Amino acid sequence: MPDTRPAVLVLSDVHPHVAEALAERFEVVLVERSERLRIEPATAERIRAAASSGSFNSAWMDQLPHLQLIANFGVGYDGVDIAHAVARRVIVTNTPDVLNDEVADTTIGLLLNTVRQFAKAEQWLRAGNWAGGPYPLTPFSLTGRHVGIFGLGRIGKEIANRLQPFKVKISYHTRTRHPDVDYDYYPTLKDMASAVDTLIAIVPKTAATHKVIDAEIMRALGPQGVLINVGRGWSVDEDDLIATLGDGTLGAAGLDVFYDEPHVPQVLLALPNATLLPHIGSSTVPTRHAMADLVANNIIRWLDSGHAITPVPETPLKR
Ligand code: NAP
Ligand code: 8YV
Repeated sequence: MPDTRPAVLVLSDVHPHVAEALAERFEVVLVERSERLRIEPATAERIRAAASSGSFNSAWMDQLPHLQLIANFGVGYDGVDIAHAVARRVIVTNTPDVLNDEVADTTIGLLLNTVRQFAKAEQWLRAGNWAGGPYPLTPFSLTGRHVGIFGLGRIGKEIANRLQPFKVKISYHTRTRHPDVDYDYYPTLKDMASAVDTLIAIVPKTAATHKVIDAEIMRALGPQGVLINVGRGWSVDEDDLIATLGDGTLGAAGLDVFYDEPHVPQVLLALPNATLLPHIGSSTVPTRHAMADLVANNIIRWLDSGHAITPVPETPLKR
């Protein structure tokens, strides 16, 4: 007997819990990523919603004539062709809030690791060096730092909350002042970079954030300066970063995100003052499960009631 339930497309690289949670109620169509989705036109006709992680392009949307909603696995939805979704009146949802704590914890870990070199010190110990004398003193400390947070949204605020017990001074830059916090506000990134010695970036990938952390910002942070990026690699000029870390104009950097993931420039890998993580901000079993739940629940709620739980601001549409 043919399956008459609404069909949901699930890209095969999405967390497996999404397909499990949907399978009881809907026909799940699991498809590999490829230039064109390998999917029968008759099946494509039946698809009402899609779950995706990362990119979802206009050609795929156009292969699915009755697509109503794309549920993105991740709070950043820069991989979805949002203009095309708006034009097609397709709702896009993301996974805000459920990962705030995890990403903020990762950020603090990355910051401490960048200034105190814990990963390197452990490698040094494991390599049997300790008997030959103590590990060299680290040039930097977190004590007494002035931290500027670039992006004080859901995750940025959790980072600030976690920084308070470290007794560092906290400032922030966003496009608009946030009256609910009393950290010093800087209307420009340049002014904030000149005032602080540590910059934490947690902004989305948009036209306005492309390579905004460039040599000028790195020079403003200075030789004692530390840059931490947990937002998107898109926001940092990696050539400028390699140059300023290389000549000591910038003290150190800790990165969880890169311009062309998963490709990390060889020169960056070789720099001793760079601490590098493979985009693991939210990568724990419980947090990824919570993200998967929210992806599935957005689809279920939409197909049941015509309301999405967490639509992105560009598509606050209802059925
Ligand atoms: P959010 O709540 O929307 O916060 C974004 C913040 O960035 C807001 O404070 C916003 O303030 C500010 N902002 C946006 N554009 C700006 C600009 N041009 N100049 C200055 N400030 C700007 O988002 P979120 O949930 O905190 O997530 C932020 C980003 O983190 C995501 O989009 C994603 O790219 C990244 N992320 C990375 C990981 C990871 O694993 N490394 C995990 C989760 C998220 P105003 O609107 O007032 O300017
Ligand atoms: C995930 C992220 O690594 O939520 C985001 O925007 O960058 C991370 O939580 C990613 O989205 C899932 O692949």
